[in-house]
Amino acid sequence: MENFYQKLNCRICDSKNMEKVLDLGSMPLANDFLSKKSLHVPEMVFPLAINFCSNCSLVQTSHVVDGDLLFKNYHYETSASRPLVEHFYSLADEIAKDYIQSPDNLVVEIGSNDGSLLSRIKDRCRVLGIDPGGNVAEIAIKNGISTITDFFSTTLAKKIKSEKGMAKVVVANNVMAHIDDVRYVFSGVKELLSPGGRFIFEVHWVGNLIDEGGFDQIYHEHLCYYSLHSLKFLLDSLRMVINDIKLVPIHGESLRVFAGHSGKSSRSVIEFLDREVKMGLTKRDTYIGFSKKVESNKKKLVDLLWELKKEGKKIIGYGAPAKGNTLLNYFKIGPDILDFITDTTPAKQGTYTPGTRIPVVSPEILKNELPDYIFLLSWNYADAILEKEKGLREKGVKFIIAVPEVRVV
Ligand code: JHZ
Repeated sequence: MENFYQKLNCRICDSKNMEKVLDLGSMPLANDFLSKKSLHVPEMVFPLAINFCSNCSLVQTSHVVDGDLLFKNYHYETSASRPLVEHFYSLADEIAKDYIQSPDNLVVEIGSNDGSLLSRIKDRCRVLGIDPGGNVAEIAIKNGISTITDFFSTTLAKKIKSEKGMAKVVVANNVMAHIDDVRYVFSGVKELLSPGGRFIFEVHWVGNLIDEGGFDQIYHEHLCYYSLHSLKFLLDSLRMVINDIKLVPIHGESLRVFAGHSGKSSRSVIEFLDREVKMGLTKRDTYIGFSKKVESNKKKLVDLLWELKKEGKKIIGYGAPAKGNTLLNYFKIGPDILDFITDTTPAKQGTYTPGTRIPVVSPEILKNELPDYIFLLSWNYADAILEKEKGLREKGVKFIIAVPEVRVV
């Protein structure tokens, strides 16, 4: 592989029955924030298009970018988003209550980032994080979370098993979408999981993606956009069982899946599969309909922003999430519209957004410099952010939110 390659077969079922349903053209990497020094260097761009597999229903990217380029130096830190940390703490508490029976039990987290989730249970049981992002793994290690800086694989699973024993719980949140060879990685989890153990993972639900129009969740890091149908196909083929699921309100809506070696599927699983059929998630045309919605939202948002600019309004961005870079690049929203973007992640402050090159700064700036409008790129935390920033709204600043519909509040 040079820096990327084209995927011709489905990641789950290996079928060639894949059809393109959305094409976003060529894009830079969504988490590749630029330093001032690198602004003169031409950025790498990669094709970003979405295929639908009519055999197992997996929605997936057509091209794969080298994982080292994507993840080795990772700008995303879980702890920068308070609502996400609280979400993970509540899952950790649930794990401790329902699954941890002795301090000797092992909980392994794939994609453990800065260790936020494991930090909550590290005093109750043995914990081990795995993350290829050297910079974020370093934060976890500093905070006392034993972490392996690597990609998870079946080989690594065998090594952990021989050194530490099998895991009572394997957790993997917002990471199963990042994997190209999904069968190999899920097999690794099967290898590591103890006979009565639970594999608990969260993935952004493709039903939310198409229903709410949050197309910006599409970027090179996200290779798979899962429905429960596609996940069931995958786990069935590995002789694992989806025992239960929950739809959780994070990143729009995510599926929290509880899987194991055996047992039955709950009523929620059966009912959810039925809901997906009714929504058309197993049909190609549903995704074509979604791509039309993206275009109409684009027009509404860009027209609004330019209208405000013509009126001389000052607009800034709030939050520099990876997804924001898909939206900014595809909608061609640059520094001519947004003066700057604030973000709570220390590693993003002082950088520029990939492709559009808008300066990213600390939210502290808002103490001295008030815009007329704030475009909320981190729309998934809208409720928490509107509450946190009610002082700004009292001073007359308005928020523009683009998902699920363009609105000003
Ligand atoms: P957030 C991440 O995507 C990356 P992103 C990853 N690839 C993935 O799979 C998805 O999550 C699911 C900032 N912020 O969580 C912090 C504020 O500035 O929506 C973050 O930079 N102020 C693993 O990057 C960004 O917004 C605030 O008050 O799209 C949010 O990023 C809050 C709450 C956040 O994920």
